Amino acid sequence: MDEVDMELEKAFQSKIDAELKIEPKDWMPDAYRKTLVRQMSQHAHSEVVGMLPEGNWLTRAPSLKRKAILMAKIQDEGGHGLYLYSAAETLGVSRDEMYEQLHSGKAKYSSIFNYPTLNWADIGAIGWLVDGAAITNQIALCRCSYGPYARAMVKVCKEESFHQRQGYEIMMNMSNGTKEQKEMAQDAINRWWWPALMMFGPHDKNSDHTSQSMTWKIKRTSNDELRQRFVDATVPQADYLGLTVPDDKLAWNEETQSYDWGEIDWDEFRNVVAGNGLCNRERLQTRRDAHDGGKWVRDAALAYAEKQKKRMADKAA
Ligand code: FAQ
Repeated sequence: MDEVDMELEKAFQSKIDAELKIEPKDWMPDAYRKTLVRQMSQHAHSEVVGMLPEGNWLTRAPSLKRKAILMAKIQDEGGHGLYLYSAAETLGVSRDEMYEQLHSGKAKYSSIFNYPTLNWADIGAIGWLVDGAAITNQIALCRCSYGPYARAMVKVCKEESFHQRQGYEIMMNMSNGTKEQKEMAQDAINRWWWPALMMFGPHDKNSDHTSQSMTWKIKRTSNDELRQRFVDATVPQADYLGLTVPDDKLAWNEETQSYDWGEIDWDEFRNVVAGNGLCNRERLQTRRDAHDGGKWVRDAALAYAEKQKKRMADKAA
């Protein structure tokens, strides 16, 4: 690194230390830009792929009201993807490049969306646990040092908070319903609890990016701290529902004033992230088909824009 770059980097870090936001046209180290593009595009892909497990229940929602709520939630997730792709574009990466990385399997998206939705209570569990975990992480991201990401997160968190409540309300109805409904709710927490904890990523000691991302204030809180925060907030909610968290090591610790709990199956986590989870292939194929199926719309929009441009040029001539 030459002297000029060193000076620029020093000024950049001072700005971050002073809690000032970094904006798209500001100087930033290449590695900061790269980390943000990686995280923000993975986040955008997660929102978009995240529509698929819930989409599975749109045609089978138990009432018109539930169908309308689910439809609105899924549309919100699509919207979050769009804010995030737009925010990532401010860093000089094009949407086409990001889509290509997703469709070719090069880019990651959250492991959680590679699990199937087998019963209606899964829709409750996704809202309660998956959106709950997402908010825990994203509240911290509202203070991210990169302005466009932080601002996008503020709106996203408001919507995720509504999603979390609608999920909890489904769980409430089911756990206070018939014996079969309660069993469905328990079955859903049994299958979604551990994958929800995996959403926070590897243990801090195994996390490649946490330390640098925290120095740059992209991340404000480490993976393990966020995961613990989620467990502490969620276990009392499960108790209130009368559901059992599927962890025989779970116990309140008076000393730390938080829960002790068991160990994540990291082999399962690695396997899902490597593309070999229950639904990885199906999810990617669905995304590719949706992209290919939408080609005629993109072509028509581009042709129309071209035509308008020509009309304006002819008029000006
Ligand atoms: N799945 O060094 P770290 C939602 C990867 S949105 C897959 O700890 P980092 C809304 C990680 O990318 C949910 N991959 O990495 C919704 C990295 O790989 P790389 C998504 C994972 O970035 C609800 C490697 O492991 N939220 O749910 C996972 O510092 C309902 C090393 O890990 C976000 O994306 C995983 N679980 O921390 C939608 C939030 N964990 O790139 C529909 C933004 C880790 O080196 C329905 N992202 N990896 O090849 C983040 O906060 C961070 O990126 C972390 C990971 C915390 C996910």
